[in-house]
Amino acid sequence: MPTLAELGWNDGWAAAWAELAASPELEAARAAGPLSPARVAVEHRGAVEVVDEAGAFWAEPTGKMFFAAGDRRALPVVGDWIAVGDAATARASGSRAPLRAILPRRTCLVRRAAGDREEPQPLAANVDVAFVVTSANQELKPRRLERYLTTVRDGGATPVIVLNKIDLVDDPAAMLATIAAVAGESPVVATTATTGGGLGALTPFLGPGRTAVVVGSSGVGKSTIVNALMAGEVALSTQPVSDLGDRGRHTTTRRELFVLADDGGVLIDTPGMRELQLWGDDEDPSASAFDDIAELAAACRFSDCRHREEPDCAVRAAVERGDLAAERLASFHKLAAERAASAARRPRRSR
Ligand SMILES: Nc1nc2c(ncn2[C@@H]2O[C@H](COP(=O)(O)OP(=O)(O)OP(=O)(O)O)[C@@H](O)[C@H]2O)c(=O)[nH]1
Ligand SMILES: [Mg+2]
Ligand SMILES: [Zn+2]
Repeated sequence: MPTLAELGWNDGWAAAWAELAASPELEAARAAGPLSPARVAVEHRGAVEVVDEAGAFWAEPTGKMFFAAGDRRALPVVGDWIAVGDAATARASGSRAPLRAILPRRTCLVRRAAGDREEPQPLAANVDVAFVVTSANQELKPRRLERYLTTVRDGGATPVIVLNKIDLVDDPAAMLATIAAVAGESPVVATTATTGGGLGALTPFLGPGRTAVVVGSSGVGKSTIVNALMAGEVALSTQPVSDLGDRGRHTTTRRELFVLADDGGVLIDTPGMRELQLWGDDEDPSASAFDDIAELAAACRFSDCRHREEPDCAVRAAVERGDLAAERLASFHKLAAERAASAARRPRRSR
């Protein structure tokens, strides 16, 4: 069984826990039985699988929590630290422990839920790093990559771009150059997950107390990467992975948290996303995935320049000089508008 520390618990969480556990809101819950912390490993409809030092068990948000939930962010998501009542009974009997509270999230990746409704969908909580995986045998879509980078940075995590399946192309150099053009400061790593090749470059982003989530389209190799990192194959990066088990071969249908051996940190695997629409809480149009534009913008005449019709705009000047791709500025405008529209359509209460 992993220790709480191996699950990502640290002094910061302990302090948050102390505060929460003593809060008046949880007075009735405390009276009903001992509260303890656990981390959400898998989400199901209406319930979650959680883990603590004594192992896995089920927990269920109380009716009060469902009732009070303004949107899905108020309900538990994979990676959350939660306070549960009477874990011992749930563990022993297989029943669901009452989930009393969610510790304030340090980071949370959120997208706009697929479909017509204006609704946020949290993807993972309390992640330090997101591995944004693309596949070398598929057409590279820089605009899509920008969406991922924006979502990750908006959520407070650090993106690392992974170009996987480089064994399937003769030379990934052109693709890596295209990626570098949108990556900004974000690291870019090229991998062949099936043999473990290049995966060693991901280990600096993992490690004790850290949590990483793997995101990207279906079939790009997210689960293969998770499996390889779990199998400890990283050190043997030139050796083929002999047994991936079953998980790497199937389309992932749920978000799931894994603990790496030897205090190697925590990894969250996710199902492939077909579309990633931005959830714009932040109406600031300076979408955070655009370091290059932010840097140029420092020289715009107006500090709130939107780089459209404003005079003395350093960003448009850079496009005219050919120093910044016109598509990149167009993408910046599009994502900023999408965020603003998402925010404007929402009732004020949920902003
Ligand atoms: N040639 C090659 N195949 C790979 C590589 N990585 C993964 N694959 C294969 O690609 C297929 C899809 O891999 P998965 O890891 O299941 O992809 P995924 O991103 O988890 O897909 P979803 O769960 O549907 O989102 C599998 O058949 C893998 O064996 C790679 O580096 N090279
Ligand atoms: Mg998968
Ligand atoms: Zn400007």
